[in-house]
Amino acid sequence: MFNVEDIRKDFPILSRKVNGKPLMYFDNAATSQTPQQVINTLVEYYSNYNANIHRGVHTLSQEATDLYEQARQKIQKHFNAKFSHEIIFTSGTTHGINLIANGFSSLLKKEDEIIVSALEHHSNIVPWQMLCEQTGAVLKVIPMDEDGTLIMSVFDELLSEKTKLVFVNHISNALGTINPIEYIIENAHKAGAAVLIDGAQSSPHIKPDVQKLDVDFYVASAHKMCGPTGVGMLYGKEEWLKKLPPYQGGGEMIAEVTFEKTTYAELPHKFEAGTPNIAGGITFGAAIDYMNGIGFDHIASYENELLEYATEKLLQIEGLKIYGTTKEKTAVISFNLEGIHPYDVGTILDKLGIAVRTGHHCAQPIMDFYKIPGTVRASFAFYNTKAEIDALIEGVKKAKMMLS
Ligand code: 7TS
Repeated sequence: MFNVEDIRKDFPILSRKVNGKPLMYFDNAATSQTPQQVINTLVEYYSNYNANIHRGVHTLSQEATDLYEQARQKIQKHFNAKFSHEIIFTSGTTHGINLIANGFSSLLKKEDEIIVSALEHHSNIVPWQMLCEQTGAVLKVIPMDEDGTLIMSVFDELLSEKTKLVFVNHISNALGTINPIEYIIENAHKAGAAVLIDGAQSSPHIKPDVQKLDVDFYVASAHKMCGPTGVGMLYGKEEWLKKLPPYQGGGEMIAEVTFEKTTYAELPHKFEAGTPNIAGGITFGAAIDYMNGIGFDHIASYENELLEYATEKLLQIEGLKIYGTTKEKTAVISFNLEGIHPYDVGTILDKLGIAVRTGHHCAQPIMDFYKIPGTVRASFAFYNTKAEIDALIEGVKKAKMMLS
């Protein structure tokens, strides 16, 4: 049974006050909040198991190694990867994308083509631009429509035998649009290109099946999934991970080192140089357990209810415009009040204890498309309530009155 009031009790931060008002947290697309069960795992690790992993025969090191590898298996199971060594721990989505971009620098040649979408976060644009500068490859962009959807007919035209890679986010962080990744993966593969899906915004709402999707790479961040900051995952098909060169050199990623030549460790260690975020990885596993305990079906249907409720109420405010209006979207609402800067709206909401994000959301091309400096973004999670949304609506009305 999904009971939001019970769920809220798991999140200590939700009972704190901000500016003298109860916190209402609508910045979940930036980072999600952390339940006590997940916090406990972190405390338990440092209280009882703290040791370096994959080295040392002593008990603590072995226990910590077991916990870390169990977390990898939880992630493998959750995303339905075939092998646990196809899961690489990263510091987050950005790290995962850069790891792949770096790997492809030795595989691409001049005039090869890379396709991204107009809906990308900067972390899925800049590494590819850097890769193009390095290799002479060319970046192509799937354009977007006014409602925030990608224009698939142009994607079809962009695909050719020159296309080597396609990178798209599953869900846009700025608008909430759910992209047709099944179609993109299938058709990119027909053209002979590999596909990386940025799951930073989808992994908190949808349980993806990387084998069913037949995706080559998938990246996500723990901190958007009720987990800690500074840790994330990269899934890569075994054949690809074997083919790509390591990202960083250092301890634990080697088989043998001499000054003449070094051979690399097997997967996944080849991509995990140095001491990783051990506590973070183990706690990421706990976050996945927590979210599965709530159930992704419950999460998706409840958040959708919040989205519909908030959209309807916000649209009743005169002069309010929502960006990203497709039906295929998650619980993210980007909006502006006519003639009012989003930053000013955000500042007034903050005084009322309401946390939203304002600005370009690291997606400047989307803001350029709409010819706006930014938006106010309210992004919901399964622990938000309709009563909080009512308070948000009152806050936006108040901001409008004060700023018009
Ligand atoms: N890709 C997408 C689609 C994102 O939304 C984000 C972060 C990233 C990549 C980068 O993730 P990181 O964990 O490596 O930082 N998005 C946001 C946001 O919307 N507001 O703050 C961070």
